[in-house]
Amino acid sequence: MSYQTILVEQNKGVVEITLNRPEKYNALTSQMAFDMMDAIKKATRDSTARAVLITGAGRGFCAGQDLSETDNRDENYSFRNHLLKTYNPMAMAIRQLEKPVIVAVNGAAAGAGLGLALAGDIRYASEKAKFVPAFIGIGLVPDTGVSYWLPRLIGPTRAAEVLFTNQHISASQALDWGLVNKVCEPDALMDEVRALAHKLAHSPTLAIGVTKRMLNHSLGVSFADQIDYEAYLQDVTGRSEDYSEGVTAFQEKRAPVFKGR
Ligand code: T3D
Repeated sequence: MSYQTILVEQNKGVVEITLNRPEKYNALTSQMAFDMMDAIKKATRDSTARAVLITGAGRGFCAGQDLSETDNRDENYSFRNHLLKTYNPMAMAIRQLEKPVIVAVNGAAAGAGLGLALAGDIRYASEKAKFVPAFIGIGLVPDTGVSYWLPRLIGPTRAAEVLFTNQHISASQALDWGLVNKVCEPDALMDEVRALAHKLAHSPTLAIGVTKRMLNHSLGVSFADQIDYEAYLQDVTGRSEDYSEGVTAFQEKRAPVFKGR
């Protein structure tokens, strides 16, 4: 399947999605959001797709809304409707995909592009990456989940300063603050991310997907609700082939072969 704004390749269980508008720092258009949603939908349905990797072509990761496409908007343009049709469902599709999503932040992640990066489960950043709110810089408020994730990841006090002042967060600062899992040399980024993606794609991916569902659930509930939910979901993974294989392999003192079911 070929798309207008992204490249999608699948290799040994890993779906690699590359935002592909490098001349615009991979700035987002409605078409890019639709392409992303289609690719995520296909990854959801394809049982051979067991991990997803998202990165950007060229120097930028994603500069957020393409500001060169805003000229033809008239006074009836609805920012809300635009977000409800494009970046909101794109971010939601990533959160609801019950497969690990790793983001390789190769360069600037700004505005809704920051929201896209934060929607993933694990982030590795190039030393050249930067994390830029951008919204306040053009007189907007955060969207695409940025006001949800930033206070949770870096704390509400830092999030307020970052968002109010449009602070550009360097890769090393992002690591210190827990915004990314790892910072890599630019030339090593894709090798490191692909190694992680392949490792995850050969792990018990059913249990990883259910863990993701559990982590999503934990963000809005009490401790009592969460441990109840854990017990409920253990009944799902406890009946999986991977669980039988994991226990058998342990007893036979061999490496398990997980199939994600
Ligand atoms: O409906 C709605 O519109 C609401 C939705 C809102 C969602 C949003 O995402 S709002 C936020 C929109 N994004 C921005 O405001 C970011 C603007 N860009 C920047 O702040 C900086 O460019 C970056 C921090 C992303 C990167 O800085 P730097 O110094 O590394 O690169 P640069 O030189 O500024 O940009 C490189 C090129 O990318 C440049 O093109 P050129 O001059 O080489 O031909 C620049 O124009 C282009 N570019 C960067 N951001 C965008 C962009 N082109 C179109 N749209 C962009 N957002």
